[in-house]
Amino acid sequence: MQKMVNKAKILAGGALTAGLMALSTSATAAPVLGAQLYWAGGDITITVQPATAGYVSELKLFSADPDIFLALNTAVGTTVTLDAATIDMGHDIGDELVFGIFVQNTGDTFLMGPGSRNADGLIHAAINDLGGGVLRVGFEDIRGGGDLDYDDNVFDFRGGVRTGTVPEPGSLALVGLALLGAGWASRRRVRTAA
Ligand SMILES: [Ca+2]
Repeated sequence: MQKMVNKAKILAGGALTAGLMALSTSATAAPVLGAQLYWAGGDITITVQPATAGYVSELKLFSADPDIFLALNTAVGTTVTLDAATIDMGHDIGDELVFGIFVQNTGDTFLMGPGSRNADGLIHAAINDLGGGVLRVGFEDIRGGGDLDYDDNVFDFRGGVRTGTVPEPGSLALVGLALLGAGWASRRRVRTAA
């Protein structure tokens, strides 16, 4: 999606581009509950952000076997690298990377993605696409969902990772139409030139 929008920025001019950018920004500015992460190839870096948890949790990659410990939520400011070779052992590019937290105090594990993955049936993580290649993932660390503001544990993901989040249907259709229009315009220019 990001690539398509970039392409549109180059191809489409003026007000249309401004409109597109506003649309794509507004579509990704809020945390998306239950959103998922996918491997885009390459290393991934994860930085522990300040958060509100009273518990100590371990961020792990659970779609690896055995799961891979990455960081404690209490290690604020720490950046860890999940290197491509390690990811590649259990994943192909495009595969979902299922991260989650193991809460040391309670023994609970909560995974990103749909609530059906968790013992309480609830969504425990949200992704906020901050732009600039930063995907901010926030977790709720209490069984039953706690206060559902997804700020108990917060981690910023960068590098070879993307989110499955798509713009809302309305803005997606508009982006598609704009791309179609931009494609037509560029083809016509090529034809005229030839
Ligand atoms: Ca909370």
